[in-house]
Amino acid sequence: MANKYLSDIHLEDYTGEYETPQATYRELIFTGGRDVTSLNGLWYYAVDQYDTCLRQKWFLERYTDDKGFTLPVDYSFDEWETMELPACWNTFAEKYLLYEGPMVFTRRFRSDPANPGRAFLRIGAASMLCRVFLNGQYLGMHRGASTPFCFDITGILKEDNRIILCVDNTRRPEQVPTENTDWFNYGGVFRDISLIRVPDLFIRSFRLNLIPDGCFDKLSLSVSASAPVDAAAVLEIPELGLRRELQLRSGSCEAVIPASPALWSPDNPRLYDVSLRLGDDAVSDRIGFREIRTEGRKILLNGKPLFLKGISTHEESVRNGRALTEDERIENIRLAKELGCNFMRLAHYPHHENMARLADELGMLLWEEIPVYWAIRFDREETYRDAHNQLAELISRDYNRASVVIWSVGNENADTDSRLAFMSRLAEYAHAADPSRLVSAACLVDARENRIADRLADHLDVIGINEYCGWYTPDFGKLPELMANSNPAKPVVITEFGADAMCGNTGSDDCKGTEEYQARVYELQMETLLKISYIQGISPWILYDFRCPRRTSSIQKYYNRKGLLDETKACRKPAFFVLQKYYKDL
Ligand code: GCB
Repeated sequence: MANKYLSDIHLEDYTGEYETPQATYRELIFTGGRDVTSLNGLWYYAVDQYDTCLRQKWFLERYTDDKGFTLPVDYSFDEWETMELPACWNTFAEKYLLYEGPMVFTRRFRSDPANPGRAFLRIGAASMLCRVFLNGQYLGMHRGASTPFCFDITGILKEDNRIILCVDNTRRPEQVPTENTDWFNYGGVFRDISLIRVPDLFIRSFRLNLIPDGCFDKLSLSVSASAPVDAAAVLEIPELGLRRELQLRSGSCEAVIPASPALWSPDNPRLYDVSLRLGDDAVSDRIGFREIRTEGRKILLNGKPLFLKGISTHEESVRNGRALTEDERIENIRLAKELGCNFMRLAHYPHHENMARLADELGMLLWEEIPVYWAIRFDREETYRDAHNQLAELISRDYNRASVVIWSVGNENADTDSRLAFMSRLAEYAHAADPSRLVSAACLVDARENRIADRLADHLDVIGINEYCGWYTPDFGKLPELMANSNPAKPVVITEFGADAMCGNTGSDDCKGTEEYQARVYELQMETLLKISYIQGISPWILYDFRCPRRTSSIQKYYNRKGLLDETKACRKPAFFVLQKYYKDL
């Protein structure tokens, strides 16, 4: 034993054996209508700053040696303190507000071993690395803070189970996102944890959308099964009187189905109950059908020109960090509606999947993004694989959501060769994986020439532009000049503009940081932008103030203050009403 203990403390390459397998989008299973047992609730936890769980293999739960002698152990799982998951540890207790590093979560749960079929563990999101152990076995790890992942636990699941999650939110240069961002690095398991039961043969993925050919009379269906079987499946959409038998060959089926559903839009968010059956397995979803495409410099929704009246938002609340409640999500959509928006930019990482479900129900178009933010290590293949996997997981998760109209492959990355190669690859992948949506990125302005010129634009359907005339670019006159200097061949969406203002900080509209200054920036920006014919949308930065460790000035106090509301959402700044006026008049 002494030897074992020495190796625990001297072995520095202890993570080597926990690098693979990595959970990827390929293991994700379609969850709609499934038999799901929630594993949310009280979990035991310990801060594990030195990764001792991994080094000493706590998951083996060895309390005696081969001769039956009691061993000293450095943990007592079921006597640790408890945390109600999902949660961000930073907001769970003041003492963890700034904690970055590993934390171990564990609980026991019972399951019925007589249950036939297969079992999957699904974790909605854990930031950023998560290593999973079940009943003493290492299942694998997942990278990326904001997308779901699954492990097949058939055969490992017992009647009495012990699950352990080693979650680590350490910022690392090669990760996506990298070490430096303009938001708070929350840690924790902040989305649902669930156990999913399926029959032996089950529907792995199920994608249905309106074919974007301008005819509105055909659906595209794509199904894949868990095994390469030749079998029949049945699709039903009762409200359309549609029942269709489909033939899977070698486990998959692509079909074009004639149907003319009422079209989904923010004004008419019509959804249909859809079900698919394959043998003993059945899935269901509520799906809206709409067409989004571009034509020249226009964006067309269901064939009609669309102007995106938007607002950007982070996923955060003072109280719950990124683990928003359903009420907080609804409140955010309601606030956007109060502003007069038909569009929200969910920056800068995938938000909770229910956000897109709510947007489907309530009628809000969405931009969804992966955290390819600022100076990612564009030269590293490992970093590309991480970004690609997060994008693929996001697309798999939200493919059936009518509200999601744009996939964004990143934000504000300098136009270098390695970045172009990296991000154009992501854009090509998004186009291939999902031909029913638009692909974009929030790009920088070419500051030297003061014009819209980013080589990535050739690979995008819509050019997102972040510009801060009146703020980081102090001379407001640069904005009309930027617009006049540019002649993009595609629709442009202004994905950010804004100015910091602390709620209640009133003064002159010349004075940065005041509510008046922010309101004036909104007036000047909107006045200018709305006259530009190639601009097809605007999503200013940002709905409400958000935590940010980089923001230390006396008006910021560790918050980015560009919100139209303060962080509590109780105070609407004057700029809120300026934007509301412009959107109402449009
Ligand atoms: C940006 C970034 C955003 C920042 C914002 C700011 O351009 O895309 O993440 O928070 O500017 O406030 O500086």
